[in-house]
Amino acid sequence: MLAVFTALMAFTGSLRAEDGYALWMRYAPLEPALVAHYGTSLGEVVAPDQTPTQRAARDELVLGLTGLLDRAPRLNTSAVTGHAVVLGTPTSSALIAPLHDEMASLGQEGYLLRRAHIGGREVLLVAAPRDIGVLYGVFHLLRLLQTGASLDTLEVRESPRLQLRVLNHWDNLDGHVERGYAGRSLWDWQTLPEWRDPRYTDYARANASLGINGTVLNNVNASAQSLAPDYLAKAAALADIFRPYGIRVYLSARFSAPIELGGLATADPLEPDVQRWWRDKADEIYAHIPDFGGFLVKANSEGQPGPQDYGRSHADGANLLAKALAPHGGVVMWRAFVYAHDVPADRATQAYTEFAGLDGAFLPNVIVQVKNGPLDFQPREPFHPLFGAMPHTPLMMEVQITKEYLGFATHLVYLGPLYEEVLQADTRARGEGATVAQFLTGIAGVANIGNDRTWTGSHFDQANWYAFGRLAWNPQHPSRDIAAEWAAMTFAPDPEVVEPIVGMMMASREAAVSYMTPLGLHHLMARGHHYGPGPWVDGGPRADWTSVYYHRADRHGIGFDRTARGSNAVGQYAPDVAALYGDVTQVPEPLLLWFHHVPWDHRMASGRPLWDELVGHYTQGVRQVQGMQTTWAGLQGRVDAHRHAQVAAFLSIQRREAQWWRDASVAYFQAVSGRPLPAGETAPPHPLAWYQALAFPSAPGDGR
Ligand code: GCW
Repeated sequence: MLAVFTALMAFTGSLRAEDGYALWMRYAPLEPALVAHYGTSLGEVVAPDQTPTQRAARDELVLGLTGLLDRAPRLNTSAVTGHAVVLGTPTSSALIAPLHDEMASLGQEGYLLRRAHIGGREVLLVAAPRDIGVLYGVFHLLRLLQTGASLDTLEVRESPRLQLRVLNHWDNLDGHVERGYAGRSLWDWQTLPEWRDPRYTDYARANASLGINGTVLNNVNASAQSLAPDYLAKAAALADIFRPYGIRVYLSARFSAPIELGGLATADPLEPDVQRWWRDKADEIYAHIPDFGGFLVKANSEGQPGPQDYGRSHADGANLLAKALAPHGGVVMWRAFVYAHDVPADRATQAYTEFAGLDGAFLPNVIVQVKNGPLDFQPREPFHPLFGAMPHTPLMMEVQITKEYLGFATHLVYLGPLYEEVLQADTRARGEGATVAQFLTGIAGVANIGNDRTWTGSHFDQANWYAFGRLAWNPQHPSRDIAAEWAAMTFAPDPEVVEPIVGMMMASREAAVSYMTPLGLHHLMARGHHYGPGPWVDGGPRADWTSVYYHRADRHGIGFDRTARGSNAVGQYAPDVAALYGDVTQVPEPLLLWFHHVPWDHRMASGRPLWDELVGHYTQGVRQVQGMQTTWAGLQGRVDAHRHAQVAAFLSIQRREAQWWRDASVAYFQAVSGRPLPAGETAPPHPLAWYQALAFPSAPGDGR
């Protein structure tokens, strides 16, 4: 949402060389017309300074105004002497106290921004029931300035829709980040707790700017060591740094920790010794971190220990930890990403099979954390059938911000539309319209953050962190608007910069779907590291870790039959949705091969046979990446040279890899189907065997 003033602006401000470290908080000098406009009303900051959060809010505002307006504002703690921005809560500021009653409905984290008069002076209020709301309000105000919005009729009331807005770091204690493409872990466990890298504070600022209020520090494939006393002291140091920014620390808990750390013979949740161990551990953690958020748990999934090892249920396991945390106010985020050891008919059905029947069996401080789709963060999946199916259980949705299946950090793929698609998906639960977002207590994003200078491994991946945070605050926020404000803040609030960038971003996810897994195909990447195409992947320890299991292509057709004739995964959705997805004539084409096995000459809405359309999608995806390259080239001179060059280089990688995906996939499916290439399509430059022989033993981010 760029406002009126942007049109007035010539472009100069952001041509300083930039390395991306500042994220969307660059506070680069605004154009003179804007400085003149804002300058008159923002010359002074009146802010209390009694608590760390109050000081964080004041300092951020001063930093922002100084950068944007190229002049430091006057600073007062309580007296208004000019056109000021007045910060505070009813308790921290006598100037804000009169707003006490009307702010009650804002809740613990809400805020308001408003123009007012104090002592005959025009002021701008950033007011909230609690300090943290003031900090959030300051970031809102700075966002308005950075995007060139008008402040003339300012009246903003904001509160977050979701209670828990949490990053999940899949960071190992040795610094390796599972599925991380942005360098090593940000947490330097070796130098903590003594060395408090200033970068930790910048991490907290970035999250607070979005309203993210929790972070899980360690990988869900957890080491019990994270709960050992020395690591708790390190986590406590991070918690101290994050606390003023409203961010609680959580830890992934290894279910077998009572054995590994406590020396017990069992981790059986019904064993009194085990229960005592977790109670003591919780007490110990809270002695270090009084506002500890709680545990995230991956249990009985992909080899992780869990309650089923003792014949107990997921509810038994979650409740064990929930009881230990409850006296301290902590929660358990128990993941529903499970699939059984003995490979069943359809892996996509398993979370529902194991969890739906447990609805109501969890203690109130358990939240079941469900991935956005039933499989595993694919470029496109239908929404997870558990949304809407567990009305008596608080749910969180887990999305990946890191792009394990979407081209790592080098492909420009803006995930806002993916998140939006699932948040807005209609579950038709109880026969009524009810979006996925309506069932959520919280949202978790698997972080794409590492120690790379850009934080996220590329400039455009910053947008995915940003979009996650903005949608966590308000799941109704259109992803296009989010892209526009991010682009304005990250590059320049100039429509000639923002519009082309938003165009690239908004089309990018569909482009990736097209060149990787069009029309509902899924899980076709190379084995293990998931880098590049591998539709031929077969054999190995489990069928559901292969590609052929998912695409089921043969001479006659392609696709996974999940209708009642097949695995009946459709039966896990509400009847209206099941009817839609289960009917090959009605299923949305982007999900066709997810739910149906169809012949190669299945007629598509376009009138073309499926085979032609499939190849067409692959080619179209590559073409779209070329289009992004052209658009980006047109921004040369409007984006600083350093960032422009890196994005351009990454787009060439993407272009090359999109072509590779297309050629390898077409070569493979052609070999399987025995079909000639549709007219006008170019043959892959290499035989199938060439693509199959490519090996990348050092691809980044592997699981271990
Ligand atoms: O996406 C898959 C990843 C694993 C990951 C697992 C999970 C943390 O390939 O690396 O493990 O999902 O979500 O638990």
